[in-house]
Amino acid sequence: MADHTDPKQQCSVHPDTLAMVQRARQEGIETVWDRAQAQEPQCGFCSLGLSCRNCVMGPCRLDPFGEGPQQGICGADADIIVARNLARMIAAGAASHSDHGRDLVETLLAVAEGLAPGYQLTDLAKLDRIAAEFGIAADLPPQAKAKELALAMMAEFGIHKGHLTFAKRLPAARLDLWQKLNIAPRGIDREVVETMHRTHMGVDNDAVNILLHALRTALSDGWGGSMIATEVSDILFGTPQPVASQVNLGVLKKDQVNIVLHGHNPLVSEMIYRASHDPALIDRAKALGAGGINLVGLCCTGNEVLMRKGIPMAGNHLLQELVILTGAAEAMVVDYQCIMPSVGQVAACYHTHLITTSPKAKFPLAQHHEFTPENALEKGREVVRLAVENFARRRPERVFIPVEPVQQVSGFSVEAILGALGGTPTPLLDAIKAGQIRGAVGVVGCNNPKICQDLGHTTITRTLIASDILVLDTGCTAVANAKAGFKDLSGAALAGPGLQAICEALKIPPVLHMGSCVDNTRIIALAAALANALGVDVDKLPIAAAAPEWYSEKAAAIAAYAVASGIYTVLGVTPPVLGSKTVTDLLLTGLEGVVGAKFAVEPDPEKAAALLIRQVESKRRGLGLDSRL
Ligand code: BF8
Ligand code: SF4
Repeated sequence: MADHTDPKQQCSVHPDTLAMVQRARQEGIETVWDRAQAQEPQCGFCSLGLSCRNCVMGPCRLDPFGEGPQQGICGADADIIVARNLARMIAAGAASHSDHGRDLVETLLAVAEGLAPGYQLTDLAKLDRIAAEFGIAADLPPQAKAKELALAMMAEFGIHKGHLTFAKRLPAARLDLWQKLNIAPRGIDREVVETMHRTHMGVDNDAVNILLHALRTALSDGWGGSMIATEVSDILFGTPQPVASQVNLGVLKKDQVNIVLHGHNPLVSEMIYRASHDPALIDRAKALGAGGINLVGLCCTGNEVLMRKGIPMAGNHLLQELVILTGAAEAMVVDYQCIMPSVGQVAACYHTHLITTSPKAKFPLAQHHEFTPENALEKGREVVRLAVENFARRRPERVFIPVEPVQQVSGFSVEAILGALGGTPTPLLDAIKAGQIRGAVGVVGCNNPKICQDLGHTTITRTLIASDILVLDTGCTAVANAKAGFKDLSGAALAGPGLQAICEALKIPPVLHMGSCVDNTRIIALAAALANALGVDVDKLPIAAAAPEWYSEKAAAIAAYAVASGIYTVLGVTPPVLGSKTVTDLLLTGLEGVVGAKFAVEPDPEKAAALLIRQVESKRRGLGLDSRL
């Protein structure tokens, strides 16, 4: 277990987490760290990717020391087993993002058909732009245009002919490369299904061939399912613009009804947001002695409502159990993804209602209130009413909110960034060419109890901005960086002199929050726009990515589409591939010659930052710009 006197061995860099973990121990409530400890030692075969249970002749496991079995019962060797396992991991991540995107497209269609009374077309200019990309007639009225767009997007999930529309945002050189490699993404569902097919016993038994298809599957997420999720969310709920807000457990309010919005899809959280403004419900909260209704976010659904509505952010992945331990949460409302099945147990120790909303995601000890496009407005009211009534059951003596909130600025969509620059990427490119900004790095991804919470995110980000590298963050990284104060305007003081001057001139922080994990597509779309403006392929840009604390299959898909799009990506947690030298070598070196980018694995965040800086500087040199190498 962690040595709590050594800061690097503590379970978090942030005081709110540390205080609540201590409280959990005092109260005898089990958390993710206790369960992680109970799993030690973790299985060595699985950690190396050398176990397979793809069929019931198995399960099989191969001996990494060369003494025991080197093949599974079917004859699969280490390369085949490791490649298949990685491909399935990526496919699961791509499927998760894309199924989230599909829910949004179905809602867009319901809105267009007048069947979703709670939702509306909010950003009509964006609807026009996206519809134009799909070749839909410009002169259609909004409802008809939205219907055509929803149907065209639905077609991209299935047996779609040709390649995904959004891939056309990339420079032609990248698309040509994908065609040559046979990895240009086709239908989204098709690529995921094909991965499952290829990795069935007795289908694709060439590790390189399996991995190339895994990249295509990831691309169908990045330039398909996730990008659709982002763009349709903007059409339905508005394209984010810079907005001031707050972060950490201090955003819960002692004297208010607190509702925690957890999960990923804005379809539910936006309806809760609307209902929380219902005067009758606010009056009822006041009648019960509360000052009002306070929404707070968690994880990516938190990022969605933070980006668009400025809803304060309570925490990231490893805070989801601890937020309930404040004793101040009347309800935790979840949709899907990254919600620990343990939250119901923790909620049962307090008065907190755990409320599930999706037919796809039911949880132990939860109340289920199923949201559909048709009923969402009424369900939103029903759930907020439950939370308000629950205020009466709160036990004030158990309320413990350990910190004061930190200020942050969020809401940096591509449109907002380009807007701040006068409508084109040229000023950003000019600053990069002049060396004032050396380049940009996307720092993204999760928390993982294998790593001191947020140490990876904040160490890498702090080092990069001090080196005049603009950081773009999403997902759980965004919460970590905001809590560290990097996303207040005063964070500019932590940047190197060049980046600091730009931040002060534009009144932006040195770390730009671009949204949830599906919104990593905003980062790759910005990269594509910069590449097009510069007349080069993406792999020539002084950019990179890092996922310092990743845990999820979705993060594996994101990292894979970043690399396949030409973006060097540093992982802080080793993926389960070391059992195959072929697969490891391909990921860490070979891919560079194939897609112009590769992975690195570096658990030490200071060393990871050094790798990222070197990458940015070496790409600068490649472009003929001054380089600090
Ligand atoms: O999609 S960063 S822990 S919350 S997987 Fe999950 Fe990872 Fe957080 Fe959002 Ni993304
Ligand atoms: Fe074993 Fe092969 Fe079946 Fe995997 S597919 S469980 S290696 S027999």
